[in-house]
Amino acid sequence: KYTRDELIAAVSKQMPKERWKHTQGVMETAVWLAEKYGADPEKADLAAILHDVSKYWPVKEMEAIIRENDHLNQELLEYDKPLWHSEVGYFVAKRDYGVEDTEVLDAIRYHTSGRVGMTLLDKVVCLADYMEPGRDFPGVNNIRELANHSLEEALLAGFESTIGFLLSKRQIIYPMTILARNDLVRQIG
Ligand code: DGI
Ligand code: FE
Ligand code: FE
Ligand code: FE
Repeated sequence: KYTRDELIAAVSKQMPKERWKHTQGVMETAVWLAEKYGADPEKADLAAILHDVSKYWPVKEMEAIIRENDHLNQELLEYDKPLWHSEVGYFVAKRDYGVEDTEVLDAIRYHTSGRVGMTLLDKVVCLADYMEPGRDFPGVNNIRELANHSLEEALLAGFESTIGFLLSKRQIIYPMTILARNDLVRQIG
């Protein structure tokens, strides 16, 4: 079992300095959002620490982990590689870091794609990933502003920015991201 400090030491070693800075921003923002919107701040902190743990693992290694574990989502292998690290992060959080909390594991697993029926914690971690202080992309300040009023409105703007970006580059869009976006539109009503 890892203490929080040991976990931070182990995870931060697996990524370049600037990616660890991003993770620290996600931790701080996820805790803030959790307190604001009524999610569990400790779970938000733990999910944030681990969310990008495998972001810099070799692609071949991520591919092998997904292939060798049939309870992982095999469909991801047919879509963009940037989607793989969240599924692999879910797996290693459980296997290597002893995380057992399903809510925390799911927040890691769905932090990139989103999903239909996102939990409060899923939304908090996914939105924190979009709007942490180190992020800089067109529209990020609008997302930060929306986050002061509505978790769903802000996250919807995040997904729409990703989808728009992928469209503009003629990239393949993972269908679950579209479904997650549609689900938020329905929730906002
Ligand atoms: O790991 P981070 O860089 O912190 O952020 P992330 O886990 O949200 O990864 C986002 C990247 O994934 C971004 O460069 C876009 C890319 N991506 C590729 N295809 C898809 C996708 N993201 C989503 N949500 N859906 C896709 O189909
Ligand atoms: Fe990520
Ligand atoms: Fe991230
Ligand atoms: Fe405002």
